[in-house]
Amino acid sequence: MDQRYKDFLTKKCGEENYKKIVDLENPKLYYFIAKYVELCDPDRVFVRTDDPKDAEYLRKKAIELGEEKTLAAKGHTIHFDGYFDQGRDKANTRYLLRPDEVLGSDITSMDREKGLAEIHERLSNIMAGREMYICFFCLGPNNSPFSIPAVQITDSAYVTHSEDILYRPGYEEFKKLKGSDRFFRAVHSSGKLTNNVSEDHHNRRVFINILDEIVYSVNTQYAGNTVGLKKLAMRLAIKRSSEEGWLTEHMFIMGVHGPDNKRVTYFTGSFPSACGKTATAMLGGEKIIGDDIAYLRNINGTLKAVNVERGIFGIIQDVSQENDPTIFKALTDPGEVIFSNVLKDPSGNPRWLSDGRQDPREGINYSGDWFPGKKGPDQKDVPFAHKNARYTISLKNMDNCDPKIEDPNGIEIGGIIYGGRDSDTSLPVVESFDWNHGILTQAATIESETTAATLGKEGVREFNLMANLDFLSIPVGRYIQNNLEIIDGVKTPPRIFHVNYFLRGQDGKYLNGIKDKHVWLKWMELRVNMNAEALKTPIGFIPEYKDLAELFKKVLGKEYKKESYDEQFTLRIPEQIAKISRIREIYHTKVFDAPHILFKTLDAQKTRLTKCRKEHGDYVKPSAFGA
Ligand code: SPV
Ligand code: MN
Repeated sequence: MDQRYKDFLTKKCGEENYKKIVDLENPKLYYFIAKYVELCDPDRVFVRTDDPKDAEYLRKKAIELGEEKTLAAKGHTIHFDGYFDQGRDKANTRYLLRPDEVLGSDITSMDREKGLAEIHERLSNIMAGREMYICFFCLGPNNSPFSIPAVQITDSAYVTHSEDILYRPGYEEFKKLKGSDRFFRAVHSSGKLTNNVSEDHHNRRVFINILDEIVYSVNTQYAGNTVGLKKLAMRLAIKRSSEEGWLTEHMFIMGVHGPDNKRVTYFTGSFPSACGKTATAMLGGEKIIGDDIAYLRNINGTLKAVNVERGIFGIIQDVSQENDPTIFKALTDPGEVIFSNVLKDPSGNPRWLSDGRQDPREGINYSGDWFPGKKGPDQKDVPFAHKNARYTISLKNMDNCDPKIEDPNGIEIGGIIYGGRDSDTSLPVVESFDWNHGILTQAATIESETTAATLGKEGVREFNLMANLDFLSIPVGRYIQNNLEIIDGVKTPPRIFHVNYFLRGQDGKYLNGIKDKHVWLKWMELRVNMNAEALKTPIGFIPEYKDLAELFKKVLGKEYKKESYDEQFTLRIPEQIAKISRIREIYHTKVFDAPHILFKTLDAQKTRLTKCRKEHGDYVKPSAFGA
């Protein structure tokens, strides 16, 4: 090792932490660490290994630094992000590209050299007076062919505490690298803090250096912007998986029990943020494996998936005893939970929007002391908790976590579900004709109304293919092609479905109850196992009334009226055709490498819809398809 590096690293780290670094015998890692210790210039460096004592040190640090505060229940803490940093910052998140690299106009990027210069300038001396944490994690289960070791450098103990809950330990995984540089790197600083708020929040930057597999995040606090191993590393994994012939998806993984609980069929599901993804994955009585990110591989002719994470960073709004008893219990029992951007009430308990209890009248939240009618620094009304307030919890704290979560060989997928927030077009559940039809007409056409999970206006309909557009680090057409090709050589490709939990009737009211998703899941389970017939429509297969009526009774103990079925499953042809036109236009004008088969498949769907419209009119009840 270079003597100069050795001297200053030993000085910053102390003997013990320095030894933890050199024991990994990885020169690339060593120089990466040395570079950022020198640049950020912290007073001290702490290195986290897989020893639980190290995690404990960081947990305590988060409290000591005031990044987290304790709550009444044992193990519960609360963290606040700055008022203006309450969601993923799409505008300031950029890929750093060489002049010859092109991703397409829908993906925000900037010149690599300029971006690196800017971020290094911003990182310069940023940790003066503070401690740097260097932490090793593993994306995916330990000892697995799916997994990727990752190192996080940060000055936020909250970030590392969150990562401890969300990711498997990785120090031993780094030893297995035997000096190779096949690991992801993340560098984060919340910048100068005043009352634990990033002073420079208006200079937030999240830069993705895909070439060197490094992500940077500066002057940021919201975990979606800071936790390098989550959506930031996901962007790196999309690129790497594209090169290696596997997939990185914005997907949950869950097991659904078949009739009489005799079998379990595994599904993955892709939904944009805040569209019911986590709520689906943790439905009571079923088995959760993951709620956010999955790696998928063809292993010996079977499509398999692993959860990249081992915890959940979930939206807390609407979680109530009534609607989500499993997670509600996990969040109210003592145990390790970080609550973020909820309200701490005077008795020291966390309170969030629509938690099924009477709204609080006072407390502390992300705006400071809160009282009804409070206005924020932007003169907007401050709700008692933020809409994008979250909880971070280990999956093993959930009663219905499937032990297969740690299976290094992954879980065989029976079905894949795509969904979005769509008030007027898509039906509650539809099965595609086949793999290509599903990928091209259901996954590649997702549009969703924007939510509080990202900064900016809510309720705007946006194109979001595979619910993954925000994270694509490869051209959109290439990504679609990868999805089409992943089943090459797969003996039984998963079935593909599309769901919509947000369809509204003419009076503007939702047509479905919040729990109806459980019925759609059970129907999909029957379809994958060839236990239910279906009606063929121009857009795919829809359920027969009798099967749903039976499932509503069994699953929810509810009578399902034929009129409800007719209204929910009426094919809205003008809206369907308008959607095809919108999507076609996007692919035509914004995506330079859209595959020909995409246009062909969309056009064929439009032709079927037009023919159906001539025969049956604009709005077609399921009976027209043989019900
Ligand atoms: C999402 O918004 O999709 C999340 C949370 O899962 S974040 O970490 O912000 O991406
Ligand atoms: Mn997500």
